Amino acid sequence: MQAFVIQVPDGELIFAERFFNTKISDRSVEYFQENDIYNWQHTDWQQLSAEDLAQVKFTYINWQRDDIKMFGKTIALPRLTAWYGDAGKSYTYSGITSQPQVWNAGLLYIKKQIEQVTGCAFNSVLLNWYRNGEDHMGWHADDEPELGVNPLIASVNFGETRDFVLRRNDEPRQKIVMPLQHGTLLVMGGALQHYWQHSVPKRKRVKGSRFNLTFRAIVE
Ligand SMILES: O=C(O)CCC(=O)C(=O)O
Repeated sequence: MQAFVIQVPDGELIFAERFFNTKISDRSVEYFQENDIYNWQHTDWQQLSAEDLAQVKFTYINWQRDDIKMFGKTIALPRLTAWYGDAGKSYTYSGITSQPQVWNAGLLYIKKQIEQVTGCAFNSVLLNWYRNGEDHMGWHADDEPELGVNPLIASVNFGETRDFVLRRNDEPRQKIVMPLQHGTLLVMGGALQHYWQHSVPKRKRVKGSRFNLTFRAIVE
């Protein structure tokens, strides 16, 4: 496995493109979608209504379709999410407070692999399921107080390649675009979250699912 340290002003990124091999990465994509109703390979998840989705019992991951309030309107978050972690490690993002669900074997396996290389003990993970290129994540920093001052965040990626875009708060037109592919690990550290924002923009040509897991250490 090759990893590159990318020094950016006021932050650090570590990028390991094929951190997880194809077998593990393919199995993860399947694991995240296994359920009691739909064939994961032939389902257009974006087309399922909120009601239909609520009927699906996923075998391993309890995916949520959360609503957020924006400009007084309630809108569905443009992706599915799930929050897993140690008991009591609740987390608030986009105005949503989530209580962690109990770890399962697949998530613990992934966690162990990234803990071995980062030397960091993670106690929670946010999972994002981008059902196709319409699903996205807007500009933000992972700077919630519960993550501590300079959090180390390990981002694991499976499925379709999507662009992960960084911009500096004081120079927003200059961007760094990093395509994150099947099996890639990206670690964000240092003061990055204070000086940079990140996003996952829409990519209409992307037809399939991408799963992103950001492992975090919630401090007391
Ligand atoms: O999907 C990604 O690569 C980014 C996820 C992210 O920004 C987050 O979970 O805060």
